[in-house]
Amino acid sequence: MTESTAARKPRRSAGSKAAGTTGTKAAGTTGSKAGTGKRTTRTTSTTRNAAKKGSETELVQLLTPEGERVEDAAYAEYASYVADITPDELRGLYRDMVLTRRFDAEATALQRQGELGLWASLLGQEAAQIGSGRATREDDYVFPTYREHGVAWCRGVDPTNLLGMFRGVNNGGWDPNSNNFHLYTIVIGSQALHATGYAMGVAKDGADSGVIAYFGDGASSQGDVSEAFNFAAVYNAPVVFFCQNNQWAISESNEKQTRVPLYQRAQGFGFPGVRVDGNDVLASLAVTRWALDRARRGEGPALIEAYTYRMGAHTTSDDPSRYRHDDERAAWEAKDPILRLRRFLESANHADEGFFAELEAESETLGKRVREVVRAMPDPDRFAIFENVYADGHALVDEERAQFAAYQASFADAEGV
Ligand SMILES: Cc1ncc(C[n+]2csc(CCOP(=O)(O)OP(=O)(O)O)c2C)c(N)n1
Ligand SMILES: [Mg+2]
Repeated sequence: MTESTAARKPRRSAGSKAAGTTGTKAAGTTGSKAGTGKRTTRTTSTTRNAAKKGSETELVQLLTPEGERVEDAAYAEYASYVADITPDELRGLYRDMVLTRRFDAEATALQRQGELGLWASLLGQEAAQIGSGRATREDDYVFPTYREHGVAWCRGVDPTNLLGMFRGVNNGGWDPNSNNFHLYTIVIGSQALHATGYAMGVAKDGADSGVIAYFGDGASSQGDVSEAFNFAAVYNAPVVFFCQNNQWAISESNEKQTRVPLYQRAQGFGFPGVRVDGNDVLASLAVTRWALDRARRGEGPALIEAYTYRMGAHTTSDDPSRYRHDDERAAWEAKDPILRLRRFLESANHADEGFFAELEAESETLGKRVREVVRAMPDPDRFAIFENVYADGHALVDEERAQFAAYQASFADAEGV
């Protein structure tokens, strides 16, 4: 697949609002500019439907790898969603990405030291996650996979809470309703259906919240994802499907998942799809704001394919050197999401030495806190696994608990010998 930043003309929306379905706001009325709390008025007449182009592949980019702003009329509608972004907000995005990367590196190290059972690194995907995460509004609801540490950060979930499950001391670690951030989902693609059902409920309630489902390129091959696309389209659900195409599903490359660029799948379901440079935080923010905004206006789902790269292993149990070459990683390193924003901040004089030094110190403090909290996590009660299986208990669970108790007791006998 080629990456292209060639100019494209905005096209009209596919008009995916199904007649008589949701009763939510009509197209072209007031939408919300997520993440800033501001309200803004937009019309849908120029809403772009990248999927219409058939086999042509296009990529929305607002910041080049060299850190230069892309001034392209073809992306004007998306760019309008970040037109009034302030230097302070740009530094905020940079800070989010740096701290997320630092947290991720610490978690990888903790796994290597035997403090975590497993870790799924987000290295390289910071811009896709921070851009889209910062596009969400407090009342929006997020359905993540197991890799959305940057989105969790944006939702205000304390990063240390993400680690309990990876240490094996709990089954989640946070209350999903506290931050409208669902528990990590490991069953690939299933959360696309959960998000769609939730979004259908939001529409039935007459609320103007948006819902966003994260999943990977590999998940796009799951039936659940196609079913979710179809339900969302038919019921005009206010859900954004955010696919991070990090090029790999463990050891399976993109070629094993799809014959067409993933964003173009949306066309067959009747809603717009856009491929965005997932290493460009500004473009990821803009496109996600656009998609959530139209969902809130009652214009239904959209698919965003964030074109990015998994710089590390699939998880700490994986060894990518067995199935991909180092030069591939090197090519993506040149498109690093953090470096390109730094270049932009520096060339635009939006950040000085003091800012970067302070952030480095803050990163170290975060790493230290993460280490301390993880090491202090108490082991769970060994019988806790039998709790919360059924609300009112179950004969089979009771039997298994008794068997386990007998097994545990057998060690006590051995110790006594
Ligand atoms: C239903 C299901 N099938 C298989 C697996 C095993 N599995 C775990 S991660 C993964 C690959 C997912 O790839 P992708 O969707 O691209 O996400 P990424 O890990 O790259 O972020 C697979 C097949 C699973 N967890 N769930
Ligand atoms: Mg993948």
